[in-house]
Amino acid sequence: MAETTTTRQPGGPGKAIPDDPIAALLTADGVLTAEGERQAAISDERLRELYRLMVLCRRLDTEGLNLQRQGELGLWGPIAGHEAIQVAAARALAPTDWIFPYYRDFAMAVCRGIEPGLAMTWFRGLTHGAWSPQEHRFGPLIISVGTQVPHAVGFALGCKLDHDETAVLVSFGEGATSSGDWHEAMNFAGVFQAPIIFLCENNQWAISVPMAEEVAGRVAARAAGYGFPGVRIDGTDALTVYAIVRAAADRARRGEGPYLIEALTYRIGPHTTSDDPTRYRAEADFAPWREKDPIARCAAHLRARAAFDDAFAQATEREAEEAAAAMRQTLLNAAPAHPGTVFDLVFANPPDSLRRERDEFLAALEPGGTP
Ligand SMILES: Cc1ncc(C[n+]2csc(CCOP(=O)(O)OP(=O)(O)O)c2C)c(N)n1
Ligand SMILES: [Mg+2]
Repeated sequence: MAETTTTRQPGGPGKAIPDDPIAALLTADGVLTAEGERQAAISDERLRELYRLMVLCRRLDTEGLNLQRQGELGLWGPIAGHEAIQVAAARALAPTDWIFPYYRDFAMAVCRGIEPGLAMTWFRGLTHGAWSPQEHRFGPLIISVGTQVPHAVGFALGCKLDHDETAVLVSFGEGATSSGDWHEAMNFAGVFQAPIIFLCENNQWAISVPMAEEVAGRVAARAAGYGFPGVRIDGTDALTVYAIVRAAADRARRGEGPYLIEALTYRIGPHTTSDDPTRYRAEADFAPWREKDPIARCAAHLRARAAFDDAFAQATEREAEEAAAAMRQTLLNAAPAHPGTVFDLVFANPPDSLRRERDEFLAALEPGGTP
């Protein structure tokens, strides 16, 4: 039975958080119950799509690693272990909902229809942001840990004030939950009941720091301190992630406020290509997690529903191979963005001071211009 907490709502008397129907869909280990699966009514077709996207994104991730090792990318942050969280969360939202991602969310970008080769130009240092956030309803991949969280809450509050039925999802690692920005944003969201889903991709490492040395208590439990519910779910199970994110998004769109989802997984690879995890962790640490491979687990669900066969698996692999080759080609053919684009996409109506700065900068780029 969920705990009941009393909170003060803006302009109203103390109000108790009712028992949480989303938490009731989960086992103690954070896996969807049979009843939860029945209620979520995820079709075979939808589950096959999640499988297909996870296989695709894993192949693109491997290509990202290869490209960096071949000197074609400055940096790559692998997603291995995060496939179920990123794919199922992105697909559980309505296309009109917004996502504010962090640097590891390449698979979410792919799910939002951003061409993989263009998304990767960012890691090649060709662009500051290769897509229009408005067009894809997908913010830039943020490297400064935690800073996207207050942005997302502010945006979500704007949606609420506009009476716009939009849910906003913000993602981050468990390391980010130690940042001041994260706590301030959680509190603001709780006080003003912003329509936001906080999605923690808990891979149990913040570079070389293990979870026990970065997070006191449980991330999911922190939601209660800010007046809204939180659950810890099995982030290696696409079905669970899909059902819970969808329920939290429906709830946000109904005006029932924020929700925190801590999706537990494991960072199978290095933090980024600049890191050597053999210096701080042993193979034995993550061996058990290899058995919880998100793709194998999704295949097992599909097999149990008699919705998976060799022909489908092979066609999916072929599609992923072709997509990886196309991504490489697009990336290597991409030209650097014009330096002036650094001034774009920040303000809808740039202030005069910024316009002047941009004009001076562009003039300095002309032949004979003075820097
Ligand atoms: C404000 C800030 N401080 C420090 C860093 C350096 N840094 C980059 S990633 C990272 C760890 C983040 O771990 P977590 O939030 O768990 O995400 P993960 O990389 O595990 O997905 C740190 C400390 C940074 N990018 N930004
Ligand atoms: Mg982490």
